[in-house]
Amino acid sequence: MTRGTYLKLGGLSLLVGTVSSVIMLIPDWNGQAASVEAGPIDRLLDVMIVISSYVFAVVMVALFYALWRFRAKPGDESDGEPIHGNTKLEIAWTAIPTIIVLAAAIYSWVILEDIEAKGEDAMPIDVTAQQFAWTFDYPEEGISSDELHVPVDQQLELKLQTLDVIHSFWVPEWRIKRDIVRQPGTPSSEVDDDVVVTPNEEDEFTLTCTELCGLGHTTMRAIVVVESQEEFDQWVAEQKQSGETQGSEGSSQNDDTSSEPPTPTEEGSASE
Ligand SMILES: [Cu+2]
Repeated sequence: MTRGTYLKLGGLSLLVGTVSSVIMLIPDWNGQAASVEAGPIDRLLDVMIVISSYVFAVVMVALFYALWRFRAKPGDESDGEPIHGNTKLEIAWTAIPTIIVLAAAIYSWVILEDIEAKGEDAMPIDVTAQQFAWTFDYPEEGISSDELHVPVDQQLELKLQTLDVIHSFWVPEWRIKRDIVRQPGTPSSEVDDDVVVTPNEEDEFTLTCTELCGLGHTTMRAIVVVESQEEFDQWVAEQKQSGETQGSEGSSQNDDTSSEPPTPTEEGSASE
């Protein structure tokens, strides 16, 4: 292969990579972005899409060039040339992917450090997962709910824990997803299932469990409401009031139970 051929193939790879990047960046892959963390995460995804597009282009151009250029002529039954080893090529195809992967890893690390940075005034919320329901406890407000209400533009420190199997916390619009492995009482130093997120858009979302956790897995959802500080304070007041009238910590709330997942066995002693 001449130098000119290499240049042509290189140019073609650049072109295919650029076209493929542009096409792949058109769809809005992640949908609505409603947290401070969503920006950097989406940018990271875009960078990975572009890198992958150029790798894809190099592989495809080399493949189709080889198919076309080195095709056996009809009736050619002879063996191929006995080629063994090519040190330069082997060094190149080890070094280049290593550099690409390391660069991507370092960039991901930087983003992760950035989005996981916890501020002084993060609001702690204990999130408890169990087959097949979510419970949210607000230690500072002294309330408990099966809906996640949070004030907008407030950094949250979600302390995730599970009462049974592994579940996974995911609010797509926040881009935050974390498997819940920690059991109650396990210190954060042992299993870190604390997640930091700052919702920055008032809206209603759905929290979905994304770890297949049993028969009721698909029903394991919870309503997430991001609202103004005033609306949040009002909701907290309402929760406190209904908590007082109900007396003990209510297991399931007053809404209709038709769409509710099966009651977990923890409540075994509950009357029918
Ligand atoms: Cu689950």
